[in-house]
Amino acid sequence: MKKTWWKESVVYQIYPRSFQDSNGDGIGDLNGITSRLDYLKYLGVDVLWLSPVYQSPNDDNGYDISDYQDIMKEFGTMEDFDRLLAEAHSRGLKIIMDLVVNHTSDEHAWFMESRKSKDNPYRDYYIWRDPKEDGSAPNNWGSCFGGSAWKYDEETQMYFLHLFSPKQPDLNWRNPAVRQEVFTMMDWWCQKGIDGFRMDVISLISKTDELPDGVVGGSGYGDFGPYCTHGPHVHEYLKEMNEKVLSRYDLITVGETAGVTVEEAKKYAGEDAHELNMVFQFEHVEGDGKYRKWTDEKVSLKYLKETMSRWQTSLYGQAWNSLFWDNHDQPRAVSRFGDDRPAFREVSAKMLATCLHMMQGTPYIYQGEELGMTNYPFQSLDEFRDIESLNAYRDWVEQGTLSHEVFWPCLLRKSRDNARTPMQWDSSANGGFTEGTPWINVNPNCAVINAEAEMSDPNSVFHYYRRLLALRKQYEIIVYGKYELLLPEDDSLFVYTRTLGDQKLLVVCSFAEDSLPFEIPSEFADSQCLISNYDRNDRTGEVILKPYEAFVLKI
Ligand code: TEU
Ligand code: CA
Repeated sequence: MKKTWWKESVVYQIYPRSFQDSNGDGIGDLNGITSRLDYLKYLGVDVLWLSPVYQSPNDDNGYDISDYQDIMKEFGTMEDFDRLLAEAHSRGLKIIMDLVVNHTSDEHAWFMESRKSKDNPYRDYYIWRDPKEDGSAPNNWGSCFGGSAWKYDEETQMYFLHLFSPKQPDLNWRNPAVRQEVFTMMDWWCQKGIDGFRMDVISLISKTDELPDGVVGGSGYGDFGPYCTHGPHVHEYLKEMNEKVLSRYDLITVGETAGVTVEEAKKYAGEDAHELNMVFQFEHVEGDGKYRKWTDEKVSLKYLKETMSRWQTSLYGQAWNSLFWDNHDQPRAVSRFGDDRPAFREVSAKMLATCLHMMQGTPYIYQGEELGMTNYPFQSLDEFRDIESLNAYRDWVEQGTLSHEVFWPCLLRKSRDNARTPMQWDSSANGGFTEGTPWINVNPNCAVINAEAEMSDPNSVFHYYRRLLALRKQYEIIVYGKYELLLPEDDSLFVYTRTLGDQKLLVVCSFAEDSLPFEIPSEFADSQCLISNYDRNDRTGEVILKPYEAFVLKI
């Protein structure tokens, strides 16, 4: 397997709206990020991924872009961006941009032109279709945020396609002019000196020729998946992008590819595929849904082990994995996969970090994860901000099939807003995030869980992450070693080895809140303990693992 810097890097995801406010308007901004670069450097990450910072009307918090070459007013100016980039680079930190090009905002100049008339030069930048004879939408597809995936436009009496909100019309990638505009825009950012791209729903950019009805699911709408996901030309478009832009720079690229299988991932991110460096797969964070993505239940450890191990072994030597527990679309890792009750929060957060960071792939840390930040204790619907959460409540409860009592716990568990409450910097009001009124509430547990407190406590989750990141830099085996799962049938223990030459790691993670016996394989009798979330001294024979214990032994 080829050695490259991006395989040896750790990425930290920043959701700018919620990271650090610098001017008291309650909204995080670029100058806020710049002011926290020393913190990120001290943590030991290599690359920062910024969720979208472009001009946007914020229907979907910046994932609806109205100008790709301008900065969102609330976040600052292009000069602020240039300063952030320069300050990051001067500390040896790289920056990757979120590239959202499956769709634009309906307020983007291209769409405003496109909707004007059927013969406007920009008409074919988007996907327009005539109504059916009865005036209804061209097909039965539902959008990801509820309702139909088509919106009728009075002006020209046709429908346009939007797989997400009606304010996020899908671009028509079939049109070579669209592709060229996107590539030119990407090149402009590369010329500025950015270090790569995270590509939003890049697996959806190519639609089939025909757009037939999809199979109707729980939502009452048809599934667009088979006609849009990994569509007929997606690899051709990405190879073109690679040739025209990516291959000309030394970048880190990661595609967000919902619904990707290992076989498909090898096409996107194969060692010699000339497309992307890696993809985000979602199998391990999607196994829990009861009502589509919504559920109030924890996924079984066996499911996690099976999916994560399959990705580890199937991509080995052929394509590169990305590793993550959470992001801005997922609930907080410790609340979801660990145990956020005060007695177990820190040990289980450290255990989860061990489990993920000892695997093969590029790890992604979502802001606040390194502090063991938790889901937010929402009390009422008006505390939510996310379009997906608000629409889902409307569709499932107000107009739908589930009672409030059934849906509410699911919303609490899975809402994207859990990840979007502000970063907890200190124990002051608003957690040091803002001096104004935050756009979304700060978790009241910032009194206890915050960066300042954790930085001064050597046993904190924060310092544990620092140690994990330092180990990855120190031991090549963590990056390049071969993975093997042990005890596949065990319901509580996630145990695996990594092997490189004559070196071997044993990674032991207990997902149980009870103590459990475990037999340390005899070959590790003379091992060195690289990290442990308790004080693991015995390395031979049967030991009793403490609740959520994790440790790594090396020979
Ligand atoms: O998310 C893509 C995506 O598939 C989402 O529908 C995801 O499954 C959902 O958020 C999970 O609840 C990307 C971005 O990460 C997300 O923030 C955007 O809303 C979406 O694209 C549209 O740009
Ligand atoms: Ca601000």
